[in-house]
Amino acid sequence: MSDFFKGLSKVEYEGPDSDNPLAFHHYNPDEIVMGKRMEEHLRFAVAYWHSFAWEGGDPFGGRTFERPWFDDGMDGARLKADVAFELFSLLGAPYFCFHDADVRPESESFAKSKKRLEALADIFEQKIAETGVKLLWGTANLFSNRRFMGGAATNPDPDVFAYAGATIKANMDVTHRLGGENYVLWGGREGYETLLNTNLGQEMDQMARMLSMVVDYKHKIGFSGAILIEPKPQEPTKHQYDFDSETVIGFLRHHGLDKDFKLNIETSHATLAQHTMDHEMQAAANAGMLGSIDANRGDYQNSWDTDQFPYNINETVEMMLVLLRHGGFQGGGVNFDAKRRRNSTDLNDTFFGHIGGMDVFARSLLIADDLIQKSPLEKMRAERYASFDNGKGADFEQGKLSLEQLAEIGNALGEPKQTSGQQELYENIINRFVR
Ligand code: XUL
Ligand code: CO
Repeated sequence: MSDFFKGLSKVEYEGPDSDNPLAFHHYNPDEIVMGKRMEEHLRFAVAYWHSFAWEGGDPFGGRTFERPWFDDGMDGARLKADVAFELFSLLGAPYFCFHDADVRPESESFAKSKKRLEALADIFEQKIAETGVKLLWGTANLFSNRRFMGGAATNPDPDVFAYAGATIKANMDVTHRLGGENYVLWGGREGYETLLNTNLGQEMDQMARMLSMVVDYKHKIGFSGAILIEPKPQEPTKHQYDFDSETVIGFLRHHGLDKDFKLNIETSHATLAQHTMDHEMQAAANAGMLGSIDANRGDYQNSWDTDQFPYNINETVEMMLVLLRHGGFQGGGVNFDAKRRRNSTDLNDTFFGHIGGMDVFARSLLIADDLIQKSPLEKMRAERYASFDNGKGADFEQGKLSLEQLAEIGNALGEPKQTSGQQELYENIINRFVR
């Protein structure tokens, strides 16, 4: 194990009253919530990309972070892996996740790049065995290299489609070998800028074709994890095909692929789609496709993907309410595909980001549990719909009424009585428990 974070010891739970900024105040892995350890509820994963590969650039300026592995080829990649596992262990994160491009430098040919990926997988295999840290998901970066500028699976050039397929296969193989629990597909360049040069129908068909190949291959190699699609409405392309949860669900159902996929839903992407994250999660849960979450929040005032560490307690409480109501993760987890700000240049900043993110989720889990067990919230919501449980309401719900029969009832009723939605009361209950 490397000693990059000199002087830092393992981050421990010290409780809400501790003033140690390098301790957990709410995340107590062994605490039992609804019969399960907190660690097993939240299944935190550190993302390689933003924590180790991102250099701090933005459209107006380049690298701000100094890391000894930058620009250092495969030696750098090996050092980066050492340091990454040091951080996972110091944080006590049970999982990590990565794109191929995060872990190995690209080489001059596909075959050489793949060899490099496999060499890193050898290292990971050993480190997983040594530390017990597991792989939540693996994925391919099909968006950074210029070959993918016109799309990967949706590229008008079949050679690029094939290159994308080869890249996905290599990453599925490595994910499978490492015992990865899921495989993620974020269609970074699967979208378009203008219909003037784009055959939308053709591109959507190509995407469906690639997804069904992925499913066939998953079954062929016996990968038992979920394949996760990550919706995002725009950025990098103007019109991303996987716009939001409902769009992805509809697309998958249309192509008969809904049984083989779940969703990896990201808070920042929900914001970009002008939804809330709990809406996106609920839509997926309703379809039986609530897979995993990318925890990073967006910015509510601007319209690009800021990938910030989660911080807004009310937002995460609403997320945890949806998660607990649906029985928790079935194989997914919470990954921090989040970057500290580019002027957060101290080594400790990476810790502060993760500690804060893990704490806000842990606190939200406890609050959501209390809201479900001890507040009137669930009962109030159920009562709002209670008249569908019997009489004509139940007949309607069970499909026993035709439109004519419904009209007869409606005609006889006159003006329905007004019933308050009580939003303010619901909000007050949430805030009474957010403490
Ligand atoms: C991009 C993004 C990705 C996906 C995996 O916005 O969120 O990191 O999570 O490719
Ligand atoms: Co993401």
